[in-house]
Amino acid sequence: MQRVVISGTGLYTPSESISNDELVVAFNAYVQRFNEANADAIAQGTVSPLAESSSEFIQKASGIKSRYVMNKSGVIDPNRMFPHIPERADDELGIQAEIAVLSAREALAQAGKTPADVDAIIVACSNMQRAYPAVAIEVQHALGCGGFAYDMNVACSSATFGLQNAVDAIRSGSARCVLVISPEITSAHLEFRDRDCHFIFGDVATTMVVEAAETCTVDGAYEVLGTRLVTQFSNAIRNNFGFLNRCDESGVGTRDKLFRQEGRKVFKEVCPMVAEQIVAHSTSLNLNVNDLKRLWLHQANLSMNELIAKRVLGREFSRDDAPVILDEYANTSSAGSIIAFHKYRRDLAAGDVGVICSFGAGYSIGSVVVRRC
Ligand code: CO8
Repeated sequence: MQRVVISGTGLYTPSESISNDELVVAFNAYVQRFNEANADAIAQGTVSPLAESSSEFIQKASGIKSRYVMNKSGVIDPNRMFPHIPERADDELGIQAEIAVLSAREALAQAGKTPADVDAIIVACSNMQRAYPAVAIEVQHALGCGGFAYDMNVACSSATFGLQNAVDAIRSGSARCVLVISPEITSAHLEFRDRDCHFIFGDVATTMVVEAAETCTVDGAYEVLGTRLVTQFSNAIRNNFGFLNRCDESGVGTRDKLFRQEGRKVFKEVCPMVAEQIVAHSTSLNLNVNDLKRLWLHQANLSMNELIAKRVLGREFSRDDAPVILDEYANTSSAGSIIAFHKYRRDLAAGDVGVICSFGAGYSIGSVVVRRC
């Protein structure tokens, strides 16, 4: 069977970051204004008062300390509470394609490749800027690549699902070198006025260069030993935004058209599934969990990752076993495990094995077992 490697990764990090304290100041100002504006209705019991958020809760419940965003001023303006991202003309590069291209250029340079070497691009992420033309085709055009390109969405698991598609394409001979790009502008799909989730997400873009081992020219690539995907329907994480919305005016702009979740339910249901999947996947490749030198896990919640790492490895969690980037980046949806892989893989030795694992809405779980060449 054709051996396939990840030969380069790239990361685009927005220049603006919001600390928990800054986010909470804005949120609490919004809450005070809302409660003052609705004082009579609150007194009559027809409107519920909003409760304030706290930095201590956010860090304790999630491990998140800050998040990068495409636009900070709009998010922390209590009169607005969402980013300013001006629309661009059809003949300008779209913002999602722009950040995708920036991360792709870094990944290509790391892999010693040029756009001419790329013959497939998969843009895999939670939220697409538009229905068509595919963002991936715009990225293909902007980079000057040949071949084909398409978008796909499996929420937080998009990057690992995209990675399996890339590996399969190379093995089947339909492509030689594939970019898997996850440009996540989560801030545009987050309700910053909702105390339960206003702190969760951040913006970022990642790219992986995936190619046949025989064409790889750089040291330190990671061979993909196996991919395993699983999905199981759940409404616990849901977003009803879509093209049918305008067909029922009563639902336009309502709360369900942005991200919402039952966080505790997700936590309880997903953690055991993920731990079981990593163990079963490793075993199917004749690996013992003691062979796993690193888990590059999805970055949603620190306690979740501690629990999963402990269940899989059978020892106390250490950041060396399962690197943490969510403290700085928050949950960047599909990009989280790839940021961890991008930042924390150079210290492993040739032959060391690890697992990239994503999990989230769907539910969806993707695990990819890799070995340093
Ligand atoms: N400040 C202060 N108190 C708060 C706040 C706040 N901001 N928020 C809630 N509280 C209170 C609650 O009211 C509650 O109070 P009480 O006990 O009096 O009822 C108490 O704190 C505890 O609330 P929770 O039970 O909700 O808190 P948890 O301890 O469960 O923590 C988390 C909440 C952090 C959300 C946690 O449940 C979690 O991280 N769960 C895992 C979620 C997860 O991994 N989801 C994956 C989603 S991502 C995905 O799949 C991709 C989607 C696509 C991206 C879209 C982009 C926008």
